Amino acid sequence: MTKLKTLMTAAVAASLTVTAVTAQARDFRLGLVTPQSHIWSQEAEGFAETLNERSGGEHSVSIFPAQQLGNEAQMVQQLQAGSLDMAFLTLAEISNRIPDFGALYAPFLVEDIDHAAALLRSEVAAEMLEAMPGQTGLVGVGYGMAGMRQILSRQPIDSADDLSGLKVRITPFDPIRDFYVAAGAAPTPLPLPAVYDALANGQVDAIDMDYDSIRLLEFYEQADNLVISNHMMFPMVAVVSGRVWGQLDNADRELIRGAMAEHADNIMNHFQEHHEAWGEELRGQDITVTEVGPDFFADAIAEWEAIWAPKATYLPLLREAAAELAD
Ligand code: 3HB
Repeated sequence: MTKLKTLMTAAVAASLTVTAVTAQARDFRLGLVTPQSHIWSQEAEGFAETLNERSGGEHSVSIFPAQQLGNEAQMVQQLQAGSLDMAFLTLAEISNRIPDFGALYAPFLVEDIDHAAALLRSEVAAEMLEAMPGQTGLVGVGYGMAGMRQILSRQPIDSADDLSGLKVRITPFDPIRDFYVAAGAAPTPLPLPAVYDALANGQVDAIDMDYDSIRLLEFYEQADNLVISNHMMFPMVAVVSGRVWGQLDNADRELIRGAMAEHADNIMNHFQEHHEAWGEELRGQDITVTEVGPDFFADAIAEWEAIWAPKATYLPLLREAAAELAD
């Protein structure tokens, strides 16, 4: 063996030893779109602590809130490539890729926040996650949520006619776009971090949003008419990159799955616990509040159904589960 070859062999051997020693300990990166103060980000921090503790200090997780690593479409690509390890995502990007997930956004699928949480904790919802690795390269370990959707607008909305031509900010995904198009509005897709400025500078007339973010991000400062409609639930999914998952041993997978699912579920509890109080808090602001039900949206719900029923095959199963849970 030449001297160079000997040196190289030694170097390779040394690097293998280092890899072997450090193969187990990892610093994972978890991305999300919500600001630091949002409960998703808080529970992501909580998950990082739990994983660190339960792995005896071996694993750590760095949290990247507020779209620091890119929007959800970009994060999904990074997760697919394995350059991002984990994320807490809205189901928006997932439903753009797996239309079955659009079923979770059926207008008025659930009656209230507790019903939404029960459905997301159901076997049918869990079964839907099984399609994710094969169809997206992401492993879905559990659901959270961001409550129910409401409409906050600059001008009063008294009837469905007032939605006509209205530029309504939506989270960028197809099921919600189709709902607002059916309602006669002009949906404008914008990620959460862009919403405040878009409302302030008049780029949009109204926003589709949940109670928590309306109060936390003070959107009511820029638009003081709130339509409480609870027209859709807004699931969150905790995911791990399939590529990264493939590098983990079973013990680590179970550790991560357990801790992540627990903290995602904490988010659900948090929304259930606070939903009513947040409604009261918003009613207490100097804003005009209108409460509406499905009738308000007239034919938009049937139109949505006509588009999504053929695409989202889980819709009947979810409705069945929702009916059972409502009893
Ligand atoms: C959104 O409106 O796009 C959104 C809201 C949340 C969390 C994530 C996204 O409360």
